[in-house]
Amino acid sequence: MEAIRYELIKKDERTGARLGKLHTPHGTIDTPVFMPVGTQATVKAMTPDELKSIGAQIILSNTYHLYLRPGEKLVEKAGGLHNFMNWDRAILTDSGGFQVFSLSELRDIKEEGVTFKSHIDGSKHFISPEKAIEIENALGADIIMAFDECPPYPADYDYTKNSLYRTIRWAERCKKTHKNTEKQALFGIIQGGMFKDLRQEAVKEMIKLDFPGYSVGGLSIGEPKPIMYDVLDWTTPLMPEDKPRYLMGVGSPDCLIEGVIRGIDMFDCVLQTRIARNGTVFTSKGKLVVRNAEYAEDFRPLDEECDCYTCRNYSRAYIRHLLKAQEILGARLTTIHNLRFTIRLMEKIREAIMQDSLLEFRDEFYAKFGYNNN
Ligand code: PRF
Ligand code: ZN
Repeated sequence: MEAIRYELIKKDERTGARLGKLHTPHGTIDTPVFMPVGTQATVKAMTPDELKSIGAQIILSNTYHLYLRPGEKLVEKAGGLHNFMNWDRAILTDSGGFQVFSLSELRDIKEEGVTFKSHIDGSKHFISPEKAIEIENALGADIIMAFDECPPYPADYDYTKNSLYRTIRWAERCKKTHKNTEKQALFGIIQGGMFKDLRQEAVKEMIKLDFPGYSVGGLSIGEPKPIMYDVLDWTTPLMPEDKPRYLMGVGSPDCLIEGVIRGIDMFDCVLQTRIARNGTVFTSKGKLVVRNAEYAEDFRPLDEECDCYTCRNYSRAYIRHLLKAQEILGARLTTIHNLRFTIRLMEKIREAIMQDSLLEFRDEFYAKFGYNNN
């Protein structure tokens, strides 16, 4: 038995959107879903109880960071990542493929694997597809990702093609290494840059390897949004209908809506938590920089339509004061709000799919929030 099972509940008749349930060893997830990012075994500024209270169903964590610190062996000794961080709902770990390329210095990519220097202390390390799976097995997340290469943007056709075929060979090696398939589901990652034929080739080859789920990688890396939407239009229609589809590292409000319309079921993004700590929040009327002077005497909540703990109890003026005074509570309150805003957006999207009104929901959302406003 595979660790996870995707249950397709409903297909939208006018778009590619799907309503589903993803059954995991740590509970059932309603999809489409947004996964808050807990890079270092913590969603920054949030306790697990708080995450549950805002409706988080699954979180993402990072192999690259946990391997470097505190080390996967220590997490394993603690009884795995769920135990270590006291989170009993589902977890997905990224493989480190992307983080090695975006964070570490001096990386050297070979067929065997990647040598790189730690962004923490400069120490030298080597991660191969086999090593990445060993680490992910030790961490024990419900869903683990294959080790891939995400080529930079822009990258030329030949580089992207060679990289893609290596990523496919790496996926095969990941699959061979991964043994406890009934506890952890290994997802394949579709690369291929911004080239239609390479994306199509990537899907075809990944499907042959028969993973329990697939992700679309290599997007939201600096390309214009219309290009990302084109790549999704070429890719998702070829993906199996009975498996979950995950768009990696994408999660601004407009991309969530556009991704769902193109048939994506799972998203993750650091944007919500990162901008929250800098004093920027999402509201139903668009982004708001609560640090700004104009909110010094504004005693309204961050978003009048929001049901979160922050909006039910605190004013823009108070939160601005906390942020200016560098009080920890400021970042906690904005993070709670931004995550709840996003999770509630997904709840509304699921509701709209159920009611056959997703396109109307999209138009209404953009009319208030603004399009491309993030
Ligand atoms: N590969 C992996 N993780 C990722 C990405 C990818 O391409 C991206 C790209 N948006 C984010 N996270 N393994
Ligand atoms: Zn709120």
